[in-house]
Amino acid sequence: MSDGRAVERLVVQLEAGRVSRREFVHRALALGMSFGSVGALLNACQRKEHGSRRAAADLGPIERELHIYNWSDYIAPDTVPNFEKEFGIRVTYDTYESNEEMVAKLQAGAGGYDIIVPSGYIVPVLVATDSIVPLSRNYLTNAGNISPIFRKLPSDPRDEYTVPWQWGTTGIAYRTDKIKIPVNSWDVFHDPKYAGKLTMMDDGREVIGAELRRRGHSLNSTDPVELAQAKADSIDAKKNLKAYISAPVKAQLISGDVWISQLWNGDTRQAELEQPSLLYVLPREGCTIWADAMAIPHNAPHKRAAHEWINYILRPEVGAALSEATGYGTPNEAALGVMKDPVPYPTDAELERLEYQVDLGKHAATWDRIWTEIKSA
Ligand code: SPD
Repeated sequence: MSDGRAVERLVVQLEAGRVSRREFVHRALALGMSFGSVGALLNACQRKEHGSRRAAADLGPIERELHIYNWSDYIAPDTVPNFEKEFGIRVTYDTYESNEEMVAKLQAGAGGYDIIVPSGYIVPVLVATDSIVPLSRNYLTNAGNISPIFRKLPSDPRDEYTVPWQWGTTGIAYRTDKIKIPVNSWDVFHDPKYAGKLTMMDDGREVIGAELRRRGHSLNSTDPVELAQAKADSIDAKKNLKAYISAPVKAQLISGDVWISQLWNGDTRQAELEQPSLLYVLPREGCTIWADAMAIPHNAPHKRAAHEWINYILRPEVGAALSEATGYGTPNEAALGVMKDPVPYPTDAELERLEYQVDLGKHAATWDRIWTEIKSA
């Protein structure tokens, strides 16, 4: 819990220009505020520290190293080796399982990462906290390959900070050989018949979001009554769950230890290659559609090489290989032309049931608290 009065004093100092945005972030986090709440306060204060919106820089010669931090199971086997060979750059590649895990590591000052791949709703917070830098578009000669659908997204309305990586949805994966009745609703996680064979993601935005949609609400709700109900519903479902687990659940779905999981479409497609009885469905109440994007952290040591990487990913054949391996949709329109079996963009009927996650602003702290309470219940 943060000390409200100390935070208020800090806000006054920020507004008066007595502390910089960077110092503000540092001290607010030390006072126990969550990363999302700090971003929301910075946005509300509307202060622009000199240099935080600086023009695209000349980044000098290409460095010989690149450190990438990306979601697990989210790249083709030859994407990194081909880049290393062509550019003579040694790549270090680390993975994470959630946006929160990635942000926590950045926040702890770890990494020295040059590329991160946040989901859209995290981007405004990373911008507000000066955690990522504007891209130098002059190095991104392949940016014309990005589909208009994925330009100027609400997460980065001027396409200043990010380049889209992949897009997908968060629905339900299940074993059709074990479950004979078609699964088409979030209700299935409340069915005691499947207790111990169910998992939901280790991700508060997704778990609470699913319960909100189940009751007919927005998965970005900030309404206290709706959130209280979603919390109670999540605790009700929890008694049937084997675990909160994200990408690594694929092994359990393949083996049959787990029958039904809240999961992403592409990870399900990867598991389906080994277990053809798996089926992915978008629940009738609706669910998340998301786009993850490449960004360069403020303290990235190899910014020029990072731009080279982004431009390489934007090549049609690289983008195509990436999506073919991950099972996710490509935001690269030119890649679509060279793919055998691209993930189709959702139909109009499906789009009506899909919702993008947005930055929750000052309500992020409430969501963080609710998720902590659900996990410890
Ligand atoms: N295995 C990679 C999955 C990437 C999912 N990112 C999107 C999360 C939206 N909550």
